[in-house]
Amino acid sequence: MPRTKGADLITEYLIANKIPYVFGICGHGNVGMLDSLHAARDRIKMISPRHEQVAAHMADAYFRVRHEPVATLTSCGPGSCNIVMPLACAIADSSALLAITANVPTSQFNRSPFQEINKHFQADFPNIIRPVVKRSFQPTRVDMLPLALRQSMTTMLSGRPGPVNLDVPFNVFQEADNVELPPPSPPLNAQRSGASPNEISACVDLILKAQRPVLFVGHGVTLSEASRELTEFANNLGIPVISSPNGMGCLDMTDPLSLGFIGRNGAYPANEAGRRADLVIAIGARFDDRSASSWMPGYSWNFPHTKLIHVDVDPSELGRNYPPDIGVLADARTFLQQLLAEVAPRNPKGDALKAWHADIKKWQETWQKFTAPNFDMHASPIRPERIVMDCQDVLPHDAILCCDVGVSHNWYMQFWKARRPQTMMNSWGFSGMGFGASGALGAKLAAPDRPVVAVTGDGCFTMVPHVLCTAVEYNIPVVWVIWNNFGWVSIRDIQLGMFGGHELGTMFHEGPNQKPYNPDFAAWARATGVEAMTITKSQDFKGALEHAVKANKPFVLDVHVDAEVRPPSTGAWQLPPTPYKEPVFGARFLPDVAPVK
Ligand SMILES: Cc1ncc(C[n+]2csc(CCOP(=O)(O)OP(=O)(O)O)c2C)c(N)n1
Ligand SMILES: [Mg+2]
Repeated sequence: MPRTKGADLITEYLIANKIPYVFGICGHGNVGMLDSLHAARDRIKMISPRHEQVAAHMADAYFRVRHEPVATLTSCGPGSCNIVMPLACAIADSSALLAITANVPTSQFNRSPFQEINKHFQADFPNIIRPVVKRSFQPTRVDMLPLALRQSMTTMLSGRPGPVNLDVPFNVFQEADNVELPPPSPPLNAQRSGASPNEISACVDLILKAQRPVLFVGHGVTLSEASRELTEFANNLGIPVISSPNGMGCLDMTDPLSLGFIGRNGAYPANEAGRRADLVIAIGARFDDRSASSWMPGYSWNFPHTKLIHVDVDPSELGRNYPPDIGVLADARTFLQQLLAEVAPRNPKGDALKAWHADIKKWQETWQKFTAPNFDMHASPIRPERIVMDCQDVLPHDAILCCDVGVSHNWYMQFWKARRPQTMMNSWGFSGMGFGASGALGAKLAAPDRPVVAVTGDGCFTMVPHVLCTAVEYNIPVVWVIWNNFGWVSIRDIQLGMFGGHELGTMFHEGPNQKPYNPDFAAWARATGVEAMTITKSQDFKGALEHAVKANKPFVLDVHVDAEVRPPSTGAWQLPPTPYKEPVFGARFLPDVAPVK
């Protein structure tokens, strides 16, 4: 057996698993790994952004676009502590990345060497990171690496994907042992689980009996790459589809059966259909508070009056919030294929859902009539709708939109029409500011031939402005649209709405005269070598975006958006004990809708 250095074994295993990039930041703890990556630089590329948070968001977005993972590399102590937040984003949204962290030499464990965390246990970084990864491995000898590497990769990609941590002490990078490269691990979706025949026939019985069925699809459908099966199933049976943000585009959202997102910031037809449905078939979707109007019955959903078929690969999601009538532990694509096979010989009647379709059409027309006028308006500062619409007009169907957190995201969740899966990136479960602005770099590396646009708030962008340096250093042509409303406006609005109109710490002001303040983002961008424009009139946005996308280089558009125009709420969101607001658009559930027998 050849004697191999630990760092070389790691590098070779990444390469054997077709990992093309390591996104990482140096530190004394990981220089041994850097040396190995240097030797293999023709086969695996190191990209070094200016903050570990960015590295992990990049890896997260890369996976969401390609469904293939990359690795991050951070040093011991503070560098690795900086990836806790983006790992939380990744695990909350079932996104995979291999977070290689360095630790102190094993011979110094528990002596408090530089940057060791050891209050309760030696070299205790795995305990810091534990809640935000599927598993943390800490091989303390080179002969432990083959198993740890194989198990890390397999854990990350099997079942419900998620980030995994490989914590490597300094000496384990350096030392050599007689070790063999383990076999590569299976890629995402290599193993798929299905429902039992009884479950499938019981599901189809319920589905064919339903008069008002809806499908609710989430990231599980995207991850399972079940877009074709979903589209076929929805169209064959005429079942409308509600999407969570990370499920958007699995059914082309211009399809009349696509109802959009549900919840406070959802589309009105989705909330109407959700709360009036007699059967919900939820696939790879969680009923989180924001997509379930904080579980208050009658706003977005109306369980237990409505029957529920809930399908997920993760048993902990089945029945978390609503006990299903049929809970199915299965992969989304396999389940849909099984449904299609079971439905075909039963020959369902084509017009069985005529009345339901008529209701849905009515809600879609009402919503269209209510919202359309604002999309046509020009204004300064710019109305939010205009930006969403112009992005939709300018960007091709395969462009990748990286949403950040805040008001802008609310508008995109409500009105963006994703045409394909894996084109709309959302930090949904954890909502980490900076995900969109940073993730765009990873998304572009994952899809170099497609336009990538980050829509990021002024607050989000100022958390990670150094993404521009990375774009220049590695020539990553991303367009950042900074949704500039001079404050943390999504939070300001909660503050104003719930606390008697007071504002503190939620808007950006300059000095004692309280003038709205922000840096000149365009000048800031130019200082980093990135082209930029400031846009204050809505007439100028579309052309500027076209220009920026066509330029095919890093580009910043600083867009001044009206902070006083709020997305219409069509569901509710509650933060107990503060009172919630009734939806501005949409009726509460009417008790006249009979439960299914
Ligand atoms: C890292 C992080 N810090 C704080 C928050 C809480 N938070 C959510 S939205 C928001 C404001 C976002 O501001 P901006 O990017 O300007 O977007 P806006 O709401 O103004 O459109 C804050 C502070 C968060 N989600 N993530
Ligand atoms: Mg803002």
